[in-house]
Amino acid sequence: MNTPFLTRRGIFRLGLASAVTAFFSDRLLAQTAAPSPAGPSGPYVLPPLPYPYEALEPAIDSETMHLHHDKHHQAYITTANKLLADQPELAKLSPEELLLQLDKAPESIRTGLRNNVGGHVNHSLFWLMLSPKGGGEPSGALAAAIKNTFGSFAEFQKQFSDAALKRFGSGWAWLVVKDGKLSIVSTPNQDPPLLDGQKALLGLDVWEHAYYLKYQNRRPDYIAAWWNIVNWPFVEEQYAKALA
Ligand code: MN3
Repeated sequence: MNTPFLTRRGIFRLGLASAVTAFFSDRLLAQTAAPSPAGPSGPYVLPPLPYPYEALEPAIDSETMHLHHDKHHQAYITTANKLLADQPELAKLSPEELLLQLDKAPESIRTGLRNNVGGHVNHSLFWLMLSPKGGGEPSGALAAAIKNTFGSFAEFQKQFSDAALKRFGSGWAWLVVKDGKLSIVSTPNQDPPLLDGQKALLGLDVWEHAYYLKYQNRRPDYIAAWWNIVNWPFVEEQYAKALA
């Protein structure tokens, strides 16, 4: 097979001018496609999704998962790594430890670290909180605690959905545990519950980037569909760890 632009016959067929144009536009494309000036490669790296991009359909579509994981989550990591490039001591900490010691960071980068390391921590959990085999209800100790705290699973679901719906602008709804007690909270931006001393058991990302391609402004529909992909066994594990 001839490679169309580089054989003499190919050049004849296309005409020299268009072959030259094609050659240069290929080079231009190659330049645009090259990764932007490589940021630092650590300390954080993007964890791979634990399932294929399309696995959560129809609740969350494949294109949204590509953008959300490969672009948004990656952007939090890239920015955090840049902020930590000349902070070797902070870079040694786990992202959770760093968030709890933000006062050790220079003031000029504190907000950036809170947003971007928070974004990394929240999204790393979010992917694990979802499963193509998800949905239904929790069992065991968590099921009992939910019933104890909220009266029933249905009432818990209603209050959680309400928190997600009423979060104004960008943020999250969470089921958290603190001192052995469950509660539903919502946080703005990428603030993780650990900033308030709470352990996140289940979180719902209600930033528009999480749902807008498929649901546009219909956040209630996204929330309703999301319940079908909740990875309850993972949430139960988180609860057991929190109590241990
Ligand atoms: Mn998100």
